[in-house]
Amino acid sequence: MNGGDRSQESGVKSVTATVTKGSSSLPDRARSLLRAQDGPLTRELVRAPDRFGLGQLPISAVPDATTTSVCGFCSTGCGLNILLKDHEAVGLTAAKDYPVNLGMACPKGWEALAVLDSPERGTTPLLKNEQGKRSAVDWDTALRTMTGRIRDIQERHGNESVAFLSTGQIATEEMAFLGAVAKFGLGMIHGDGNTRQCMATAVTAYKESFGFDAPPYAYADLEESDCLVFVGANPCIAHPILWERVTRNRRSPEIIVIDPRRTETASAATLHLPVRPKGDLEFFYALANVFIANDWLDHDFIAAHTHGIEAFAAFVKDFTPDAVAESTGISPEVIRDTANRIRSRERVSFWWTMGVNQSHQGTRTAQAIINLALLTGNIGKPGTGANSITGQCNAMGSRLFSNTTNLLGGHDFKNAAHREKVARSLDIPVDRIPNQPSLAYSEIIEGILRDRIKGLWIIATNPAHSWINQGQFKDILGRLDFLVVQDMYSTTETAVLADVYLPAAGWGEKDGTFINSERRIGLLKKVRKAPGEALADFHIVRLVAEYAGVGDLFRGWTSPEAVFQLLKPLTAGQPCDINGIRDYRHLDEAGGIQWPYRDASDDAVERRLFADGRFHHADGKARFVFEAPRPLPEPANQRYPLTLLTGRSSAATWHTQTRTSKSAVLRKLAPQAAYVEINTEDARELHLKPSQHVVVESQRGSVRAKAFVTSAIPRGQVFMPMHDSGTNLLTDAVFDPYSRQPAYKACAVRLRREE
Ligand SMILES: Nc1nc2c(c(=O)[nH]1)N[C@H]1C(S)=C(S)[C@@H](COP(=O)(O)OP(=O)(O)OC[C@H]3O[C@@H](n4cnc5c(=O)[nH]c(N)nc54)[C@H](O)[C@@H]3O)O[C@H]1N2
Ligand SMILES: Nc1nc2c(c(=O)[nH]1)N[C@H]1C(S)=C(S)[C@@H](COP(=O)(O)OP(=O)(O)OC[C@H]3O[C@@H](n4cnc5c(=O)[nH]c(N)nc54)[C@H](O)[C@@H]3O)O[C@H]1N2
Ligand code: SF4
Ligand SMILES: [Mo]
Repeated sequence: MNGGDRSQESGVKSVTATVTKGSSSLPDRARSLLRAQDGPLTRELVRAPDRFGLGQLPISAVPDATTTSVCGFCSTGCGLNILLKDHEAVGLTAAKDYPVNLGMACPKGWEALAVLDSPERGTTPLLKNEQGKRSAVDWDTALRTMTGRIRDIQERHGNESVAFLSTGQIATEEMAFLGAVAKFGLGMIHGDGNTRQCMATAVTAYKESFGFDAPPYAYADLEESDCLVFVGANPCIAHPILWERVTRNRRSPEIIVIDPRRTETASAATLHLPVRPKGDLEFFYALANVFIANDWLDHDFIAAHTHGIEAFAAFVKDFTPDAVAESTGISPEVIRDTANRIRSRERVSFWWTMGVNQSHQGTRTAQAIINLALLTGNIGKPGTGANSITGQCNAMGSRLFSNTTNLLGGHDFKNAAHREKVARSLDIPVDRIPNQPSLAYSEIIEGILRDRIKGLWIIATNPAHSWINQGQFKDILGRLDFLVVQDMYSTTETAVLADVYLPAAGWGEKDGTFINSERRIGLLKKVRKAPGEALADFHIVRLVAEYAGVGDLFRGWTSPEAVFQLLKPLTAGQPCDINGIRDYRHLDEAGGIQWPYRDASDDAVERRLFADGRFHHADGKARFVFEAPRPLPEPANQRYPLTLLTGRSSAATWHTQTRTSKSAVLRKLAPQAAYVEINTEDARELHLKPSQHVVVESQRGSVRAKAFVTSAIPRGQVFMPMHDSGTNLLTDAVFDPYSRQPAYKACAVRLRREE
């Protein structure tokens, strides 16, 4: 089977113009250097998946029917055709007619079914005894134990002494049910999700700037832009199909990539700006300075649709290109040249991801990007926007419907009218709705340390690998009286720590919806039976409610689709209004539907926000938000002279690898050993040879890795994939003060040859 339609030939200029002083511009060499192994580039993987063993059907499996589903890994939200035999999935192809991916998929999508078959799947609940040994128990015992212990802790220490950690990786209906049962049913006050590690900064930035968490774009903007600016984003690896959409752009776009490392994406850009880690804020203030000094502004847009230009203009006066050259690592000429390239193009779009969000000053950096879009009127029109790309398949669902930071449907726990509305709509007594927002993830963890949180229920996230500063985190987790972990696999770093482990069905084994980066709600379907006694998260939550004696509150929550219908009226009057969507079938037939969607007769396939220039603040105007930059919390120093960056390293590897490590094909496509990228000159000084084993140390821990010597990372910096569990032994638990998102991408380390 092949991969369906390949994207058309590139309309993108392929010259790599790395303009920073001192770095070489050898595109071919760079192409080979930036790869962590001698494997294929992502674009080769996407364009000829069959060559790499992706999408192969077992010979015995002759499908007798097909159905559709959206992919359950990244937030791109590709449509897949699932091939069925006797109602069970036997293979899949990338959907040609789905508006997101147009017949393409990346390796993870092709292998989405393969990762479901593994001896590491949980097939029964497990209970840990006092000696720490886990043994299989039936659901009745597991649920009795779980709800009994939770009730017991709550009786002794108060309702808020038990918290939950949700996720952006389960269906919207499941996370809404989880958040509702935990808070309205079990009386928990605190619950957060792994979206804190990922999207909190974008959420906070949008709320303050636009008045609502509203990424404004449609993927079509990638094709309709004249100039695309990617900031701290590596879509070639992390959102390969979005990158394919960029290559379909027929407008010869300028592509500017701002990333300290010369990534696969940076190599394909027309301009790569290797900014100093966290220098982006000053860089964007300097761009604003140049735009204002030259009066390259959209005065009509600014006057009609924004608030605060005078104060912002006065603020950026000092951020001249000369003043920031040192802190950004970008020369004044290059800053001016970048400004000129941006202003000479009519449709400019800005795209940012974790290089921005995971920073001690992430919120203000995201807003500095938003400010530039506002100054130039690049919003609400085709090919424009200040666009945060989400990460997990349902990060957007989690932002609106997890009932953690926001009350269901993007509401505010502190707002009495909102609580009334939700209570009435769901027929739940209003006094069951907390009148305060949850503690943030980091505060929940701190709460354990301070004896405030005694019990924790973790669903579909693996923080014993992914949370920052693991040494400290594991110590804190060990202080809990009671830990429940609900995961597809019983072997994750977090699952093995649990007092009670609950085996969950995964993608492909249950129904529901995900919301992708462009706000498109897509349908996922049950096409396989879950192994053993594993249950969909939806059913587990329902059982927890029954065993806790609060099932009556949720009588209407009978199925994912029933919950979807319950959530719809909650969105009335909200920017994310979805009352025009009739049902699941409507979603399926339409190829997914983007919010807002108020009117069922609206048949536009794609929609972007703010075409009318009206933002979500009461006065309809967007805000310029800014603040003086703050120093790096842990700059490189004499003892730890290198700055460690972390992130994604391969299109075939997902996060903590619980899923992608289960596919033999994916394992072959990604480096298996832990490695650290180090600059050629730094390696020479340390007398390191390529592939030599080294020890990377920070103040918090040390790990072994192979040296990957490359000029694609600047001197003084090293990079390690987040996929290896050692990486977060090194990272430092610092957070953006507004979003409370962890700053995973800069701490001080040193490196030595292994003795
Ligand atoms: N294959 C694969 N795809 C994924 C995922 C995965 O695990 N594997 N995860 C998904 C998720 S949840 C997310 S959130 C996204 C993340 O997607 P991305 O954010 O694109 O991925 P990262 O590699 O974390 O970070 C992007 C880049 O930020 C750069 N960076 C670090 N510090 C700075 C800085 O100070 N300034 C600038 N400008 N850049 C900096 C890094 O060098 C890196 O290349 O990917 C999603 N897609
Ligand atoms: N150093 C460093 N650390 C990072 C990052 C970084 O860039 N650098 N990035 C951060 C980011 S952006 C993110 S999003 C996080 C991701 O961190 P995690 O959320 O911890 O990563 P995953 O491996 O995706 O964990 C998801 C878990 O849910 C399970 N699962 C999958 N589907 C289901 C389901 O349907 N039901 C249930 N019950 N379980 C399921 C999987 O088996 C897996 O154990 O990592 C963060 N950590
Ligand atoms: S790009 Fe993302 S959504 Fe599309 S197939 Fe790959 S992992 Fe799935
Ligand atoms: Mo993420």
